[in-house]
Amino acid sequence: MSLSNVESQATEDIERQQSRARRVRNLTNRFRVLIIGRANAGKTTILQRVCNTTEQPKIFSPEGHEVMWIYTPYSILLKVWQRGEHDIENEMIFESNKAFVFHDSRGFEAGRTSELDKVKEFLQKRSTNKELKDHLHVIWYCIPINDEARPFTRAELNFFDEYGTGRVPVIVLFTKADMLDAQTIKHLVDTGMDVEDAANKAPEESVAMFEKRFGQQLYKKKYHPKDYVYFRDMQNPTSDCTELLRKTAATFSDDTLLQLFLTVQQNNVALSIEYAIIRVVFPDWKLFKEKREWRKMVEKILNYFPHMVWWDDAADDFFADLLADDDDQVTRACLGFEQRRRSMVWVLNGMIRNDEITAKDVLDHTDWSLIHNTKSFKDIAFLCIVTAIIAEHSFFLWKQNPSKSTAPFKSAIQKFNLSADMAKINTAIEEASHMKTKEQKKQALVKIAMDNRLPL
Ligand SMILES: Nc1nc2c(ncn2[C@@H]2O[C@H](COP(=O)(O)OP(=O)(O)OP(=O)(O)O)[C@@H](O)[C@H]2O)c(=O)[nH]1
Ligand SMILES: [Mg+2]
Repeated sequence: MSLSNVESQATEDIERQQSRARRVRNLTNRFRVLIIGRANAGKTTILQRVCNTTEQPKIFSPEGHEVMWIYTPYSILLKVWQRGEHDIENEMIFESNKAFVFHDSRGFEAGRTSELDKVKEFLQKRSTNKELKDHLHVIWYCIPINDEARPFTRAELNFFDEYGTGRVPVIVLFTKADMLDAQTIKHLVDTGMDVEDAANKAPEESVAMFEKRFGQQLYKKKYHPKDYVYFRDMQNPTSDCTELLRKTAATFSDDTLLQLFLTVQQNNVALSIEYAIIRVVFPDWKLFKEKREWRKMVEKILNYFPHMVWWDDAADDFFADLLADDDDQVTRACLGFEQRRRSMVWVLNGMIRNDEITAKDVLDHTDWSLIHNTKSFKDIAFLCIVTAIIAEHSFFLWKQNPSKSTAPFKSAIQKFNLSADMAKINTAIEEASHMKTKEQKKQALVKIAMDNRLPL
């Protein structure tokens, strides 16, 4: 196959993935994570950072009933929910981001197989379940590394030796790395380092020493994790979990789940800029050069942002049919059971997503006259970079007052027109267009967008 054929094949694949991503987002806007880890491993703390909250999650049974707190006769607060929290079937949801659904498993201790059996059964059920909204999307496996003498239990090593998780990627979260610092400092001082230097060097050195001694034990396993992240000081509410979000996004080679994840996580919108540019400019620019459909390209970029919802005329018609009086029996019959069932899910999702803006409204009710030309690679890079910058800024404005209104876009476009340095952006795009490899071009375009983000 020639290079241009390979490229057009890749473009078609991405096109297919993007339209599947839109369909998936119409059926579910929930991203489901299984977090596994021993007691006290730091699981809940990490989920709090991911959802940008200090609150405890609410726990719901599979039937959707909230698992409540109760008081014992001795007035000791019995945290019934805490038991509920570790029942893998229950859903943990934080008020601050209800689109993330977490399942919590206590991890695998030596000599106890029940947790592992439950995880296996859970994975089996979730992967064969036909309902898209029930699928599991990623596993975050927490391993606290403060107990350096015994970082992995035998049961944990067995898990990575013997149990594949099918298509669900596993990312290992090494937690509590800060607790290794004291002994690392001692070690460095013993080798002759000054105490202050040792304290500065400790964070990096703790991880390096752990990696050297233990990391390989895991990465060589038959079912090794897709990636891993080290965490420290996560009990501090301002601690950052960007790397986990970044690595989770990177495990999805397919746009379907990638878009779902990017639109659910709201903690790092820079990731939406990055993927929108990489996944839209490069596979599509030739297609758009020919068709000059800049509106479509803008819509594609917008779909990577959390405050956007996909909605087109066909969807409008379909929805109108659904709500129409019963007299149009033919249409109703044509809808068929499957479609009706799906549309019910759609209506339910609508309850959560009724504050989001449609790409169609953004294009119809805002002024995009800053886009003149979409002929060359540079024009298209400009279009995508500008759209991504405006979309990101509009997200922050929308977050202050979520609604379907396109006002945040109007303000973001105005702000861009007033304050962006167009000449600087164009010069940088010109330079990027001369870069040798596609990878270099990708990185350069993402950097242009990042460097020109609008301040709040
Ligand atoms: N030093 C340190 N402590 C942490 C870190 N992350 C969490 N902790 C603390 O570890 C304790 C346990 O954290 P949790 O997040 O409740 O752990 P968990 O895995 O959810 O625990 P269970 O729900 O009981 O299984 C809490 O006191 C946290 O403040 C970290 O990165 N460093
Ligand atoms: Mg917990």
